[in-house]
Amino acid sequence: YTTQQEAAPVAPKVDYKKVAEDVADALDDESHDDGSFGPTLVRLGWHSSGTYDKNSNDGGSDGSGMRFAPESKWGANAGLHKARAVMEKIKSKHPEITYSDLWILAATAAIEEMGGPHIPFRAGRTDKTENKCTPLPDGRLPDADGRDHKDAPADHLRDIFYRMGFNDQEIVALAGAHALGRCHTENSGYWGPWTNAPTTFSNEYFRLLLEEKWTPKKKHEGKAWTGPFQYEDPSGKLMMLPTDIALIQDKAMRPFVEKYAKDEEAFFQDFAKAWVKLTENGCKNLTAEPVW
Ligand code: DDH
Repeated sequence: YTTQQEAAPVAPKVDYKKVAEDVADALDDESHDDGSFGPTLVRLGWHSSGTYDKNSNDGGSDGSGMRFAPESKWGANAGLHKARAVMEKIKSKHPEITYSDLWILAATAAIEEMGGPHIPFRAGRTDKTENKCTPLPDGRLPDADGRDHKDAPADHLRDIFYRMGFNDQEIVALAGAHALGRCHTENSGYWGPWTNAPTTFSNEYFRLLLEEKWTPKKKHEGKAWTGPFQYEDPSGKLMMLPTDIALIQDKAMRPFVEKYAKDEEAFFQDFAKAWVKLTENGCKNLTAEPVW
């Protein structure tokens, strides 16, 4: 007769729930920006993923190549060493999680902690060693001035995001992450937050895009503005990048801004879907089911 072997319960190697909790506990820091590392961690997760190219099928969050030069030194990644330093603290508590999973889980957990949707997270990303990392070409992340399409920055967004397999609706949904955080002159040259509540994930970015009067920034703290071309609201406290304003100038994208400004629930749902796609692009061996 045959003995039926009971499947031995496999002890989970990584306690993803605990990792996410530790990330949530590490967000508050009065000395950083608006009091939270959340927005900067979200940007780390996005920039780690946004290198994906569906044609060459390289880039993306698998590998976390931004730990090394040249990716860590790209202009677009300026300032993200601060987010990576926060991640080191979590990694030392949970050495068994890969950096590439950690960065995405941290960004995903931060979104929820800041009031956004719970977005399911699947694990399985692997870390490349420095000499196994084929350096990606710079220029895969978007440029806020629209770069080669300065007259129609929306077309620059299409170049970048179609390459990752996204459509216009997904471009707009993802841009809603600019409800969070701010621009730093020392990182990007731009200045200011997009919204009045930069540590809260909401549809405020879309509402402000439509409701405020956005004009080219001329002054900063009483002096002439010498930074790159950007927009400001009448109070001078809020900002938009040329690629943000592109979303309301472009005929195909604007309807989605209008939709998300009216319907935060629709924004949360569409953002969640696009975020999963963004952060899983190019990943090969993810768990079948979410682990968080
Ligand atoms: Fe962004 N972003 N982003 N962004 N981004 C900046 C900051 C943050 C662009 C440019 C900038 C997305 C799309 C775009 C976040 C999330 C996301 C800054 C300022 C620039 C510049 C950096 C600095 O000075 O410190 C451009 C251009 C695009 C685009 O064309 C589509 C997307 C898709 C996301 C996302 O998360 C899905 C977040 C969060 C920040 C705030 C970071 C911080 O430290 O605060």
